[in-house]
Amino acid sequence: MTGDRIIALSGGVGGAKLVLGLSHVLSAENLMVVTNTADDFDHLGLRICPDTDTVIYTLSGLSDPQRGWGRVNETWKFMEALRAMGGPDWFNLGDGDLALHVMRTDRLNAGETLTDVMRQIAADLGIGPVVVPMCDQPVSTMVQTTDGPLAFQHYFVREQCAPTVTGFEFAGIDAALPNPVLMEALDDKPAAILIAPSNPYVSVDPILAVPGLRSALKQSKTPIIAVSPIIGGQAIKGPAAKMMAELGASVSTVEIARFYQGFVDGLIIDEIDRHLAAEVAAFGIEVRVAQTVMRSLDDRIALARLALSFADELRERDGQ
Ligand code: FO1
Repeated sequence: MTGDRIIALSGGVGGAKLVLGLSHVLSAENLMVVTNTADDFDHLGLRICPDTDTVIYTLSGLSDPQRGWGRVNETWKFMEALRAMGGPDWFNLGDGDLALHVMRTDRLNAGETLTDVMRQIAADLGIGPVVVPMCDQPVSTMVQTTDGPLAFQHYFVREQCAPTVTGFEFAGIDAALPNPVLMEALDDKPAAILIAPSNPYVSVDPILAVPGLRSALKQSKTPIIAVSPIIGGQAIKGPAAKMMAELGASVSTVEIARFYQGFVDGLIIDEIDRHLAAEVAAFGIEVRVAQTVMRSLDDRIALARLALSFADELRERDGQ
């Protein structure tokens, strides 16, 4: 029996946009967001969880729309004081954001799991949908570059994505266990599994690399639909296009189809890529063409609605 729950896999800024749209369309108990934790790292003794925090801040209305990360109306007294003492100022921690990192780190040090800590923080911030990390064990994306390996935040923030990428490694992934809360939700046969327009290599792949998670998603026999993060040969934000080019892939939504071939049932591509629909379909993937650039809240809601109706069509097609 198919339930009504939607499970969204999200990482980065693009992912949180679709998640916000979904949160306006679905009742809270029917949305579960699974976040990438391979961007997480320890900084100044604090556990920083960017992709989870971006979803938490977006759903609570606290996120800064310009930056896409951290809090709106933020103050930076901590950074000023840190800089004045010669502390590492390559990674900006706003004063309000700092409170979240301090509280999370304190609770993790007390032995709570990331899942439990984030459940409590989400509740404290009045968030209805369930936001779960992909796993509770530490996983760290190492970006292999022509200058040697870099921890993700060093690549992304300190080096501003400049080094040439040659590959990725998810350190700790072999010891990672798929989040039990997610696995339980899969037992209840969700209505759809949506992959947000996040970077396939460093936001989505770490989630799918958690041992047993990809197969559990597939075995749920639930339509799996991705939104292409590449539009007209570009990424809206972040290094996805640069990474694709450096890895020798053509920067096209067709490459996204190739990346997800055999896993996704459907791919939503932007109108600007309408002429590529047949090439995408050739991978055995159903295609829908829509506006996938999300500038406004209405854009986010419209894309969420389209993804949900796409899933309904696939379920009907498969008699589910
Ligand atoms: N991204 C930056 O480009 N510069 C920063 O100083 C920065 C600080 C930061 C602090 C907390 C947090 O949750 C995210 C932060 N990000 C920053 C974004 C972070 O690098 C994320 O990994 C990206 O959003 C990609 O997932």
